[in-house]
Amino acid sequence: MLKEIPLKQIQISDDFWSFYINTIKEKTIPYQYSVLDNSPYVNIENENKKDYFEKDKSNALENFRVAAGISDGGHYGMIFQDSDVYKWLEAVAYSLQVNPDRKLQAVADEVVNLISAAQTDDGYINTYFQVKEPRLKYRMLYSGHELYCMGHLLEALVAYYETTQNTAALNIAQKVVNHIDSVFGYEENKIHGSDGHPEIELGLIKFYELTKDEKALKLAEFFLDIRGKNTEFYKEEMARNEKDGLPIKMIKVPHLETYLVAHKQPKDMTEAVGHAVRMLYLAASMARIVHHNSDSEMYVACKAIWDNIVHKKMYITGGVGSTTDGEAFTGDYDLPNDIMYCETCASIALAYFAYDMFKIQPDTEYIDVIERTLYNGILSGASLDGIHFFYVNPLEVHGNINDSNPDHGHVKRVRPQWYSCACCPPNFARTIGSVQRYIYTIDEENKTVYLNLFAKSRLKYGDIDIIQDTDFPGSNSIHYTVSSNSPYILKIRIPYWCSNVKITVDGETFDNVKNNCYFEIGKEWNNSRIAITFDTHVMAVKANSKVIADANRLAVQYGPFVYCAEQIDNEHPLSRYRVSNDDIRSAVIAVENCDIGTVPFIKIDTTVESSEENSLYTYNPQIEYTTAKLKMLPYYTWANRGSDDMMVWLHQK
Ligand code: FUB
Ligand code: ZN
Repeated sequence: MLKEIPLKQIQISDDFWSFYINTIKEKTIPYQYSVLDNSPYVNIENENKKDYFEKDKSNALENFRVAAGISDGGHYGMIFQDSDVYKWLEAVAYSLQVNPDRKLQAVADEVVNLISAAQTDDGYINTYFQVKEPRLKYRMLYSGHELYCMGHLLEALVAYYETTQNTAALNIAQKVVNHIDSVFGYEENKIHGSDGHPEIELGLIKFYELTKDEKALKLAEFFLDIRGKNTEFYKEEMARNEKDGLPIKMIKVPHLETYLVAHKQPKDMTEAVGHAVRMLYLAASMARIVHHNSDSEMYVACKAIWDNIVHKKMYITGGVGSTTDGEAFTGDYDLPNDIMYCETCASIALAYFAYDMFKIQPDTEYIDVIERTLYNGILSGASLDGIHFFYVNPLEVHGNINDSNPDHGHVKRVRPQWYSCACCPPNFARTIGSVQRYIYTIDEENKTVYLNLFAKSRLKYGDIDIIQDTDFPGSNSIHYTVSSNSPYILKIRIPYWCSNVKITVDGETFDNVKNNCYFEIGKEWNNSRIAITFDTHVMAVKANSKVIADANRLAVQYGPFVYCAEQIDNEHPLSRYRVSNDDIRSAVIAVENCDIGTVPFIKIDTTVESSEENSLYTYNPQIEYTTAKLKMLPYYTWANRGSDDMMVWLHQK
């Protein structure tokens, strides 16, 4: 079975990811803590422009103080506000693992103590229900998020314990697991339901992996089995609350079970439906549990969901979720570029799902998707300053439309400082802050190391030592120096986007190495040298013709980076450029200094369509094309220079 290598065994020293890891440590983590602790200097955005969201402050830490009886006052914020703190704590755990910092650890220890103080003796913890609605505890699994929050808590505590050996963290987690076990299960006196928002499953599996407490694994299996068994479960809960005169508190969505991804049992699922983050946290836990129970039915379902997403429902950026209505998946090939959702959390969850699929069956297709999400749809979730965040990641914005059409209300053109529903910012921090985990994966049984991503780094694990020396993405040459006491197989991923690959292993040269697969070398490694060189070209990308939104359009990709055009760099309105395959393929890369640092721009010699500026419609037009230059930048860097129009899919000549 393939295994994730502990982060501290992978030292990253490249310019690209180190920039993010340092920014997260130096700026994002302290900033997010200050927001969670009600920094008065932060503007909180009402995503979706819905008035009923609270937006004056986060109050997330204060909610714990109130629940612990340390502060007076009520609960403030979303029903799942606690999870913002938990994701932040997880981000801290990863940061401390690679960059120990006593001051930061002391702050995080205090947060652990606060959580412990808020946890009740029976192990329950959720500040919303403790402070505001005790009557509704576990009576509204449809939207209560109690187990969702506890799932994030378990993930955070497992990570924090692994990094710091903080026993208080482990105790809280054990109490949570014991508590859930006393309330949920097949027994008659227990609740036969799962949380409307999957997440607890992942937390339980990770707790099991750390402690080998079988109870946690059984509970995860229970939640994955009970989901969708009774498709009326959530409606029955609501009816019971109504009958008992309790508030119902449900977001109004047309197909509740589908939105909650509880329309059938996970093992019977064949496609991605419903709320995208729910779907993908569920899928990630389905794949992860297969590692432990080898459930073949579950694996078949995972594969079907995977194929459906990757071949029919995923944006070129690795974004998912085509509609704001329920933040959800829609039908196959429905990939609108401007009203989509593409929530940062959904791309993150897709990367998690992909990695667990990879660990079951190590094919490059999974790393391709991880890479696609990381370099594009997830990175775009934060500004380069590390303190502004996108929730929704569009592939096209036009200012006048965005500002005037309420259907685009959820699409922001600049990253806000925070959100009333702030799930994405700390999710970004924990995911990109632990990006090293994707670079190498180990299969100890078969003595194989997978080298998945190019990044200057060093892996030291057991008796294997791999130094990867490269300036990638700034260069196309990679050198590995490998030593181990026993023979190992190395599998080096040769991505689909490179060509003319040459590999030399201790002086022996392999020309024309195939791309889009792993290059495998098994031998004794004694300070051995591997050198790889390859070519990358600017690529034009065409979508399947069933993607109506991309008909007669081309996108531009260079290496793993999807590019976009921003108005600020271009003379004519973006919608008037007409590019051809050849224009794109003969484009040049130019590294330039600009307000956002050193950015590799792509410059395309192309054409613009003549315009009839004054008339709305022109009859029998005489369309003329003139030559023009189009400048594009990596998608993840867009909206770092103010608010502007942006397009990923360009109109074709
Ligand atoms: O419901 C909790 C989180 O809030 C979801 O995962 C996000 O999509 C956002 O709705
Ligand atoms: Zn989110």
